[in-house]
Amino acid sequence: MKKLVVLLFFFLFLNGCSTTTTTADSETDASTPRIVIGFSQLGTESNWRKQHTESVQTELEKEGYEVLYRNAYLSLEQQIQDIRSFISYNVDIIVLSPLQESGWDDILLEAQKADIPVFVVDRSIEVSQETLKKSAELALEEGAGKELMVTHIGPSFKAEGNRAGLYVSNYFRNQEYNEIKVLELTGNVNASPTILRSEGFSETIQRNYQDNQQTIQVVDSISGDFIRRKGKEAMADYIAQKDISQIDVLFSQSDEMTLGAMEALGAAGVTPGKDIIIVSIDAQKNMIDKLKAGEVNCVVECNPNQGIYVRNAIKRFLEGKTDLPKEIYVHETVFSDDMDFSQIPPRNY
Ligand code: GYE
Repeated sequence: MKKLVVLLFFFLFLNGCSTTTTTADSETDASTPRIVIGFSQLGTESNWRKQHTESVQTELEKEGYEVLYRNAYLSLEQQIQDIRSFISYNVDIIVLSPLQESGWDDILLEAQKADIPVFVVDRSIEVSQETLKKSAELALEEGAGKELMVTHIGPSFKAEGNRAGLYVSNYFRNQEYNEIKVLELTGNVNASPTILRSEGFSETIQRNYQDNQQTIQVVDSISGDFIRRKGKEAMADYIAQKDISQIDVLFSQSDEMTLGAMEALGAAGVTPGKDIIIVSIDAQKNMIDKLKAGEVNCVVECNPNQGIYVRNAIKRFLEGKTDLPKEIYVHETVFSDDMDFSQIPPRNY
C-alpha cells in the first residue's frame, strides 16, 4: 500500500518523469500492490540508446511491474539526482543504466541503506575498496540491503573489441602490408564500453604479429563521446592536423560517431570503406545499410535488447533465487563485408 501512495505522489509531483500502466502479460491481482521499478537511463544519444530504453521499459511492463522512468540526458549530476528521487520515493527496485564507470559510490550506499536493490544494466560501474568495506558493514545493519548492487547485465565490451580486432587482423592477412595504422575513435572516457572496447581491440591486434608477421598499431586515439556531431568534429580536427592518408583503418566505437566521422572523411575527399577500412560498433540499421553499400567494412553488434535479460533477472531475484551471477552477458554477433548480407536479421533501430 505504501508503495501505491508513494507512486501516486511520484506521478503527481515529479516533472518530466513518465510512468506507464500497461496490462501485464502475467495477470496481477488488483489487490496486490505492483512492484515499482525506478529506471534511470543515461541519455538519448543514439537510435541504439532509444531501442535500449524501449526494450528495458516494455519488458518490465510486460511482467506487470510499474516503471518510473527518468532520463539524465548525459549528465552525471542529473542521473545521481534521478536515483536519489527513486530512493526518496522508496521504489522496490532500481535499474541503473549508468553514464560512466565511476561516481556511484555514495548513491549506491544510499540505496543499500534504504534497502533498495540495484540492477546495473548496459555499461558497468566501479566502486572503491573503501565503499565495498562500508557496504559490508551496512549489510550487518538492520533494515539495510545486503549488497551494493545485485548484478550487472550487459554486453561483453571486451569481446566486442576483440571481434573488431579480429576483423582487422584477418582483413590484412596475406596482403602486402608490414605496418597497419589504426585511428581509434572512442566514446566518452571513463565509460566501460570505451575502456573495454579499446582493451579488447589492442589485445587482439597485438597477437597478430605472431600470426601474420605484420604489426597493427593504434597510432592515434580521438574521442567523440558516442555522439555523431562530436565524431564529425573530432575527425575533422584530426584531418586538419594530421595526414589522414597514413591511416589504414578507422576503428570507431559507435555507429553514431562513425556516421559523423564518415561525413568529415567524405568532405576531405577520402572514400570510406575503400581508402580507409571502417570498423564500427553497434549495428544500427543505418550502419548495416552502409555495410551493404560497401562504405563500411565491419559492424560489430552491440545488442540493445537487454530488457528480457533484466526482466528475467529481476523476476528470479523477487522469487528469492540466490543464484544470480554477478555478470549476465547478452548475446551478440558481428557483420562484415565477407558475409552473405541476406543472413542479417532486419532491425528496427
Ligand atoms: O555502443 C553507443 C551508446 O553503452 C554500449 O552507448 C552502449 C553504447 C553504445 O551511446 O551507441
